[in-house]
Amino acid sequence: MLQGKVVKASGGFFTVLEQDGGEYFCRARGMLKQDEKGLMVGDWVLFEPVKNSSGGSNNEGVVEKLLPRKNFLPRPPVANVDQLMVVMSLKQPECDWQLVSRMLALAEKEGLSAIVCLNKIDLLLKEELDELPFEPGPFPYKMIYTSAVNNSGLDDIKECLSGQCSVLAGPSGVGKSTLLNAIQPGLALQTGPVSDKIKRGKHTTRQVTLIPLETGGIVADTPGFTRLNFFEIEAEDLADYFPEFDDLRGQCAFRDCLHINEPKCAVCREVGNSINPLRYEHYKQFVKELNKQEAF
Ligand SMILES: Nc1nc2c(ncn2[C@@H]2O[C@H](COP(=O)(O)OP(=O)(O)O)[C@@H](O)[C@H]2O)c(=O)[nH]1
Ligand SMILES: [Mg+2]
Ligand SMILES: [Zn+2]
Repeated sequence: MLQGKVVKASGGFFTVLEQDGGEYFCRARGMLKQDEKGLMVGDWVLFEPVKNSSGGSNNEGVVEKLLPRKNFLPRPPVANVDQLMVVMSLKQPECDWQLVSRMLALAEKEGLSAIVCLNKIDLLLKEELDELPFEPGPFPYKMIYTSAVNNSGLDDIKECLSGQCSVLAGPSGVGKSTLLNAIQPGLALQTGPVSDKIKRGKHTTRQVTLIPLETGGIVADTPGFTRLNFFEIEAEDLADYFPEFDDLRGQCAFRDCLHINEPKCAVCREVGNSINPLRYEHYKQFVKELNKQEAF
């Protein structure tokens, strides 16, 4: 049997990249079908190549075994991920900062490191760039500023992605596929114009596919999404997914402080100092949302 990584899953078939670089088109044995617990892109598997009638190989196979997963992201479904790159455009479509915080909290929950890539800086004036809400001030994630139009920041993206299994996530139309095409000419991923009417991209990237990078590393271009629900997160655990709260742990007057409006709350005190006000706003909005969910 050979070992490989599922790089594409579609209609019950799986493209498996073998360690020496060969691609096999595989079916999956019995219960390894694609659903929440079944095979997904990013999985390491053992597979048996199938011989054709003349005893040769057509690069077809059958996946026999799923190897243990380090982790997986439910949406988009990708297994064994090292980091999440949240991609947003600063204009066309406008940046959804709350969605940035939401994706970052989900990355924390899954134990992934995360980076924020702000694209289409060519559409902003210098003054506008200086006034972004997550800057200046403390924001505990690496941010990179890019433009696929004037090629700025592309080396930063390459550096961040090299040697890692990364997932690019963000609404459609922000330029994820365009950026990947720009850092690796020849990829020819399909990109789509942003519809003028709704100022939001069409869903041109339908399936999740893992793309091996020339610089080493592998990356998933994902379909766009604008809504993302928290699940399996309790309101009282949310603070753990905001790394800028870490240093303040244990400093609130109440041990079970939710950092909303309790007296002598260390987090509330730091808003505007070591905690970015908009990040704190998002934290409060998420707590509200989670409390509502728990009520059902
Ligand atoms: N002005 C500008 N447009 C961009 C940039 N990057 C991508 N676009 C455009 O944004 C649209 C959506 O890009 P696409 O890569 O399909 O977005 P995706 O849905 O996130 O993969 C396309 O028309 C791109 O040409 C950029 O840096 N600046
Ligand atoms: Mg795309
Ligand atoms: Zn507190």
